[in-house]
Amino acid sequence: MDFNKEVFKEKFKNRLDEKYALDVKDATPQELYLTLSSIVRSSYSRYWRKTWKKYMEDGKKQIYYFSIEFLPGRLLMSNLLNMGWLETVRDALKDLDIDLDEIAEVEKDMALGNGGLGRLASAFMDSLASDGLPGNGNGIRYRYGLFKQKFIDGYQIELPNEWLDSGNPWEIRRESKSVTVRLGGKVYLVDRGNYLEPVYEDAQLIKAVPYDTAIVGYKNGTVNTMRLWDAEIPSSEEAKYRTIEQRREVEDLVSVLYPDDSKESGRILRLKQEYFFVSAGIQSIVRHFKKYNKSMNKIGEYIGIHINDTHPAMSVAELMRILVDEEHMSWDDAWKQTVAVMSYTNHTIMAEALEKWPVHIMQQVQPRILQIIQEIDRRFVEEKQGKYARDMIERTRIIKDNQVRMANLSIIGSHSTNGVAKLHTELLKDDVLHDFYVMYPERFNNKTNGITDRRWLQIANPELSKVLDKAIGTEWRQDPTKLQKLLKHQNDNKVLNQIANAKLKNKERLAKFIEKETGIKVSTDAIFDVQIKRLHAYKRQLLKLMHIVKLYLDIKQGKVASDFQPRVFIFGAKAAPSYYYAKAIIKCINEVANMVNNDPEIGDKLKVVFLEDYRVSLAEKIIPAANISEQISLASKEASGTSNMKLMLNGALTVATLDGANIEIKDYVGEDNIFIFGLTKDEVYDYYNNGNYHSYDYYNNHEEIRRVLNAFVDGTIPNCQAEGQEIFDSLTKYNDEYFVLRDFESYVNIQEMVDRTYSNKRHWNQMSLVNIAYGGMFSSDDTIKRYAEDIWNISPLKDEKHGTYSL
Ligand code: 6GP
Repeated sequence: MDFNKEVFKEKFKNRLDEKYALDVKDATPQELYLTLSSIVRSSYSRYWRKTWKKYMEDGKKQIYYFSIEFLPGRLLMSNLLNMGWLETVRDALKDLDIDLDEIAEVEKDMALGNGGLGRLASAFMDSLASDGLPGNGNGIRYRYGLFKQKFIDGYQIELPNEWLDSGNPWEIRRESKSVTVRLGGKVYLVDRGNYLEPVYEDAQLIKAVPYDTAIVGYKNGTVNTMRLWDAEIPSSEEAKYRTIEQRREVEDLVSVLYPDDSKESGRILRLKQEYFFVSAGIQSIVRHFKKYNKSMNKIGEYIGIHINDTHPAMSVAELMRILVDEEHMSWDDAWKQTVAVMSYTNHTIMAEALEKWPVHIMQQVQPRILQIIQEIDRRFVEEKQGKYARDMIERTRIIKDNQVRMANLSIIGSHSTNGVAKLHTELLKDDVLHDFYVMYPERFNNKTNGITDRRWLQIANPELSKVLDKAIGTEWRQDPTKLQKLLKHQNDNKVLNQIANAKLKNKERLAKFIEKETGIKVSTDAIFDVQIKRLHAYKRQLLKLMHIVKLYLDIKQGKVASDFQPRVFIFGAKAAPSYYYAKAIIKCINEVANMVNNDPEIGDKLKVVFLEDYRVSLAEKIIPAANISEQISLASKEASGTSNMKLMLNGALTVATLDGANIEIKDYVGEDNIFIFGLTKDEVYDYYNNGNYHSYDYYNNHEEIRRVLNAFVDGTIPNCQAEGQEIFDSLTKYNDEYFVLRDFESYVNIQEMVDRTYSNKRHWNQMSLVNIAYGGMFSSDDTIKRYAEDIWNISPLKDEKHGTYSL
């Protein structure tokens, strides 16, 4: 039936009755949520089926985005928006006395990722579908997502995130598409004349069961698939699992998302996870490809596999294994196809995140994969001999000092390597991966990250969206670059005021939320100054904290500047559970917050709010209310950043170092519409090359720095002696790895400039408008089009007519 408000209301009441035998007034928000999601799902399922059939019929090349993390957040609102149902459903439910926003709050975030890399993977899923492109996700269905963060006495406590507890209405378990993954054991090669057959002994067999989630494109009828794998005991193997411990081992394989994106621990389990989802994914892809009835020598024309950072790097060896061992292709033919199929994105230059695996662990996890990697390595060295200097070959080969270097495997085994912002890609080419760039210049390319404006503007910020519709029409909803039309209104007081009003409403909404969550009352007159991202030393939350302490001491000592503006500092950040330094910073932020928020002399001048459990759905509440976006990593360290893009799109002004995508933001909005400070990448590298940074001198010679740092150790900030000392020592004794002291003065100066600018509201609103206007330049729909054209060579289905989803 056609979709309209009245028909929907009937459908809703009937479905609620069928499912729960309840009237609307007797149903809980949970029951209402599950009813609504079931209607949504049954309306897109037909398109889901049609989409993949169409890809098959048209012989479309399909791309599979392999990622150990996905961070979709909540799906209800984005499905409603993308189906074109959002406003009608909101209205219809209102008639039934139901508040859509309230029932949307019931949905638990799907938080199967740590941070930027996982969120980008989900933005790309949304954009692939919205661009009508044949692209699917492949990952792990973690029983517990990223831990739930609580603060107790200011310390981060990690609780299990039981996101599946009340059921997940979006997934479909596809038992019939299960595959078997082999782990561990031993392998022998038996000569069968024209090929070598691997014979396995004592391997553990795991049944990989896919759970599929539909990814609904924006108003285009395309519905793609994100496939996440669960691990089970195959029925044929039941007898081998006699004890609870043995059975638990299988469950454990997919139970937790490896919660540490900075350090390695629990190593073997992590590597097993990596092989598990890679092998399951590639087996199911090859099985699907066989339905195309094409030669395996053409698989590269029909299939692309994207290696999202190095975690899925074993894809290279797994595809080789299947092509050589199971399809009996020659090594050279198989290699040609593998390189054609694979492509790779690097997401960080932080050395500790470039995975290396000891050979003996790889041997233990999958001995055949190790053999294949050794053979790839041997052939690589052989081929490069004579062409490149020996030390260069040693630096680039895959296995070195008994370690398997996953980035090397990814680059050698694929046809494309990309960085995620211009500066990042330049750093890869010039420095981190320079040798590879010399060998394979044609493989390197940049793809600056993007965000989905649907979630971050249309859904998260309806207030601003309405203002935009009125000012420039609704085209921007389809094509966010059209937000530039706003530039015509830079001197239009009406539009400027409307934008400011929308911001105020969003600040009021967030202020209420903050009070409910933390008991802290904040004034919406203050600047809402936001830093939301993983807690990591290189991101320099500490610089922000030092600035807060400085302002606190200034006020206490009666030294407030005449144009000082009240501020509410808002943090959201999780620290990896074993990253003690990051946890010390969390503790200190919480103690500073306590000190500042409860001091009557400070009152509304400063408030510090550290919201617990930063996640996608919390970001949706914070971002629309932000006035300032803190993007203050040490230049060269943040590959791109994406919260910088979300915040500018919502009219926040950026305080930034020239790092990652901040540079591209600056290039769009112009120097006058962003607050740039701090060392540049070249200056940082000069320090590295000359070894002439002495942080202690900064402490010693700068009274301001001394005053602030002493507060961490002299009892001024209460209840964090040990943590304060650790931070103090890292910045003075251990030479301040991320140049916090070096950039402090420049940071304070730019913040004073922020205050001066804020005192001229009209000018501030104009700057805000310019940021919104260029925010649309970072749409992940555009980013993904560039991946599609330059890396994957995939194209959308021919324009199909699509009305709205019927009921
Ligand atoms: C992050 C980068 O730190 C961030 O700058 C970037 O925007 C994001 O990836 C998306 O590209 N990296 C990770 O999350 C990570 O785990 C191994 O890298």
